Amino acid sequence: MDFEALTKYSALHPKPAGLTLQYGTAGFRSKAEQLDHVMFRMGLLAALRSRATGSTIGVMVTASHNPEEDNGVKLVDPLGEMLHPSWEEYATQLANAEEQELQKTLTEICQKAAVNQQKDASVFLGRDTRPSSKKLSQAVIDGVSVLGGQYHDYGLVTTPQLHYVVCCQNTRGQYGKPTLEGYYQKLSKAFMELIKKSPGSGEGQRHLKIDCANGIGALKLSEMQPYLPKEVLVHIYNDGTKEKLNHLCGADFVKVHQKPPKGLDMKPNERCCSFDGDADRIVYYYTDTAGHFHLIDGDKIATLISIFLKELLAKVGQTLKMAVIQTAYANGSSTRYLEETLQVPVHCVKTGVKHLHHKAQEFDVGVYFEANGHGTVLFSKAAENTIRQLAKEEKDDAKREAAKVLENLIDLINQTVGDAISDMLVIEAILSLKGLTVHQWDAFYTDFPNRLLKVQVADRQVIDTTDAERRAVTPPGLQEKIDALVKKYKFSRAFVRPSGTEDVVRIYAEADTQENADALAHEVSLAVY
Ligand code: NG1
Ligand code: ZN
Repeated sequence: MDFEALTKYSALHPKPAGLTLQYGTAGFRSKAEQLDHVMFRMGLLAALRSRATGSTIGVMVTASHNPEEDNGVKLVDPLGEMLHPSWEEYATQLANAEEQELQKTLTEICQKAAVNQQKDASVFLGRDTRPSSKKLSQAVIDGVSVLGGQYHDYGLVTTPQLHYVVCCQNTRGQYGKPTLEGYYQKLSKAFMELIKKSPGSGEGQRHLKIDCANGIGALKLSEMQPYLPKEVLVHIYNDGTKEKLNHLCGADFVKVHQKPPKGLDMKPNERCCSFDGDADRIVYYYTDTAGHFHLIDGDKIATLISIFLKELLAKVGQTLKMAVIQTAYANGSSTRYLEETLQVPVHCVKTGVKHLHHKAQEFDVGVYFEANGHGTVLFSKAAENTIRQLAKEEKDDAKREAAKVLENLIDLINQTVGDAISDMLVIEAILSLKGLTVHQWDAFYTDFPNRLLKVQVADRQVIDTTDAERRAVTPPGLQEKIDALVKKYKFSRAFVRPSGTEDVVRIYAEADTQENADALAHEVSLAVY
């Protein structure tokens, strides 16, 4: 390591003394002006991680659904997954090392992680549309370069596109070409193959209104449009040319406020959806003829996909194990529908995509979605091989056709991470193939009334949880209080947990009526203080 160059470059990206940040569930997130040194150091870390794994590592500069003034950064591991937990710790140590400790911290990480300094380092970079992102990604480049690493800057991309190209690169093209063109071609080809078989095919156009949160999704969807078939008309709203990123719009706004985004005019029963600021989340919604707003969140998306997959798996007649992975925030009604009506096993894990992804890997087909619309489907290698073989060689026509549909789904789904563009195409294909309206989809089950609140406390870390974050073990007495409150209401449940992305404690409650869910959430919030 060239310590002289390191010291020189680090001085150009000085750490504000005393500032500490943590690599949380979504990497580092903060006000953009606090992040220059973090970006430089994540460039350093990405180069080390690349040397440690012998693979290309991704660095994405984004703060997703946070306000435009914020920014953030996360590292992408070789197969497009989230950064390994042991390296999250190194990331935190490196970001918080004071200037004079930087060399020592880097040396320690190299020792602990057995980094071979002689190896090549390769880093792929991407960024969202925030005004601060370009400069911050330049700081990442400085970090990679000072350690002698090579980089490829993809510039403006969605988070899932960066995960995709990293995975393609490290699997030597097996997953696809590591270019945006390769991504558009792979997805659009699979989508076209799928909708060819839909009953309504050739009967005019399908319309979908998309709120792009004034973010990167608008740019990338427009780029993809020429690749999509003429039958599908996507109408882009909130494209970022007039309003601020995530301001009163986007998937997070729609989910949290349970109301339509600004800037999208909805007619009754029209299918609409929202992406978040970096296009890795999606929620659908519509207003009925009485003017009521209906949200179709990640739980209902997982249900639609599970129904479709279950039917296909039954048709191909293989004993492939499928499961749905949720978090404690999944609406109880969705869990009940999946387990009891659909008879699909459901597993609940801790909040954060890495936990869902990890659990989903245990099955032949693992469907995972957070209620907020982040999710995807994972197929095991063995399941994928079986399906591809059946699609090619199976003699029974019905079985072979079902296998072909599954094969196209595998290609349409971005298995590296939740992807709004890919998920949207999957959903549109399923609705079209099954001839379902948005209203029929919504009617699968009715959400239990629920309320999500957040409160600020002196130290949120005093709350420690267990049982996939559904029960608090500390501070003493808190869980007993929550249990007593829950008992007061019918069909109720409630839990509290410290957020991994904001300095707040989140409270979630369900009950028989909206008034009761609100009251329960409020009472639990008082118990947290
Ligand atoms: P935290 O802040 O830990 O609750 C939030 C979301 C997660 C996940 C992460 C990463 C909720 C309740 N929590 O986590 O689901 O998406 O952000 O973006 O939506
Ligand atoms: Zn996001």
